[in-house]
Amino acid sequence: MMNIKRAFGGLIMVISVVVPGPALAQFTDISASLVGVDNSAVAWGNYDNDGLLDILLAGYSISNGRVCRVYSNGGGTFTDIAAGLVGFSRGSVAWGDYDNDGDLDILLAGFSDSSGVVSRVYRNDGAGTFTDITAGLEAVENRHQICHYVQGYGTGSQRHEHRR
Ligand SMILES: [Ca+2]
Ligand SMILES: [Ca+2]
Repeated sequence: MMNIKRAFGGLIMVISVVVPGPALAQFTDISASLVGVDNSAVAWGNYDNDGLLDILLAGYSISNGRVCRVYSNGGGTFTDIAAGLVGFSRGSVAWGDYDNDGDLDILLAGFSDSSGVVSRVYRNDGAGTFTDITAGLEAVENRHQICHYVQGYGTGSQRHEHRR
């Protein structure tokens, strides 16, 4: 709201202008069928290049143990594609196209049931297939964000790791 007051020979004129503010954002739970996890890590990424953001989700599930799943976005419904990623918690996940082939790959790090502390890169081979490239990263775990990919510069390593 803006008020303008001016005096004209003793007459006071008041002009009020109401400027609409930004609309308040509202979010509605779409009841996506995602596994409930704690000590979790999540990231959006369009792994199949269909224009819709998919979900990479990891953490500890009471009924499933440690999991790491890719959920394909079917236009508002999310389906576990059974990507075969190592399940873990207390870590982080990130999408990034490390080999610059146009498909998002996966970087993950955390504590797994099967292998203890892990840090892995999975190459996206298309059709929902992800292959552990045995990148030889130092295994780390942390409850906070510990890794992310950066795209769009250089021709060498596009991977950055951050430890806290
Ligand atoms: Ca997608
Ligand atoms: Ca790639």
